[in-house]
Amino acid sequence: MKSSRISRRRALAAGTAGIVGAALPASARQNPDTTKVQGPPGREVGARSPFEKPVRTAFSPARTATFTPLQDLDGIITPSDLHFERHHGGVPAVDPQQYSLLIHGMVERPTIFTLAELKRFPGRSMIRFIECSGNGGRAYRLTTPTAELTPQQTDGLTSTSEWTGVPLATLLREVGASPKARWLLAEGMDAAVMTRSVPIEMANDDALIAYGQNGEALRPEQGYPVRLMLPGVEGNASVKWLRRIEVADQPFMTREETSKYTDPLPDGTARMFSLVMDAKSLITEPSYPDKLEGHGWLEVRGLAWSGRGRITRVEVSTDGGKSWQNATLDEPVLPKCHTRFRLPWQWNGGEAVLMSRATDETGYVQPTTAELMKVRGPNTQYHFNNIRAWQVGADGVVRLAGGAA
Ligand SMILES: Nc1nc2c(c(=O)[nH]1)N[C@H]1C(S)=C(S)[C@@H](COP(=O)(O)O)O[C@H]1N2
Ligand SMILES: [Mo]
Repeated sequence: MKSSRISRRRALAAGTAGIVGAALPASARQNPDTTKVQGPPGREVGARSPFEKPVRTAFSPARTATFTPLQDLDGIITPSDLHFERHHGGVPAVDPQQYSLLIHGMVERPTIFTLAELKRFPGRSMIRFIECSGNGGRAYRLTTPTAELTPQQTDGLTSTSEWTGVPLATLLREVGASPKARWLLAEGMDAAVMTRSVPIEMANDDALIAYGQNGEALRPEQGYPVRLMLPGVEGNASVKWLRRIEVADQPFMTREETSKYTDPLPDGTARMFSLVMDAKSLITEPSYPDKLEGHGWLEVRGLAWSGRGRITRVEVSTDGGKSWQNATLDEPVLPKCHTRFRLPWQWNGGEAVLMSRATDETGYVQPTTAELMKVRGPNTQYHFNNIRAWQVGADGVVRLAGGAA
């Protein structure tokens, strides 16, 4: 069986300096016989192989958002130092000794919890994605037939971590939240003082007051020492550097849920509190800037996820949506979590259009661009889960395809 090779032109597209080889130590370039010289001993904190250089890219010098290099990753866990970031007021330096969380409002016992007190409650770990609801806007609005955009550039505002913390439901019981409570406010201690209203059902379901990420303390960029983690919900509501929760019987109508994070519709009305992330999928390999070389077999790989539960099916098309085949889903397939899919494909050297379509356990099927555009209109700012397409040229070059679906 002849195998197709995918050449990696990724370092160039990611905008990193120079050619990958030039950054390697001289010893590596000379390819020494590693069995003849003993290598260095173990280190207190490890680092990536100098041959591997994945980076978070940003679109603006202010780096208020950085994107996960989805095309460089395998499996479903995002390495913590590559988890996407979105900051409205920078990354505050919070001393864990000084940290506290106030829970008040419609509660019997308003309480201030220190970090140590939060950690004394029975804990829970869960592997869940976060996605910024602004993710994918560039692919949705693409007007040209193709574009030289990577998965990272179009959809890198989603990542998956194992989050550890105390269920918010436990804390609400502890403070004696009123049975009349319907909403709560989550407030951050960054310069943006991010505030969002959260429905009480979500708070009592699987919401986590998280202090752990992938086996260690949260990264500063992810909200150290404590963030709210709302599985399946638009990233904005997972308030980082969480300092206050206020329990109430109505939403607080903050700036972030009135002026921002609402979806104007073609009929002149707007969706509000469109919190749940709909099912979505994305082929990460092959993708721009790959170039297929030699005909034969390769594996089409990608990620699928849904804010409503588990992914039950991912179909892949290699002919622009005319026919579809079921991809294999890697275990574990977890609710509200990135799910890895794979499909072997024989490239015959001709033009092809690769697409993926996710279905979740509620039966929801990822829409085409045209279908989504019809219900949301061209000016919507959030929730871009339309089907992505990659055009493979006869020369093997892979580019993002616009409007194909
Ligand atoms: N306090 C605070 N929380 C915040 C933000 C912020 O700017 N400040 N950004 C929000 C947005 S818009 C998103 S998408 C997620 C991103 O989480 P991450 O940076 O850990 O990936 O955090 C949310 N929580
Ligand atoms: Mo976001």
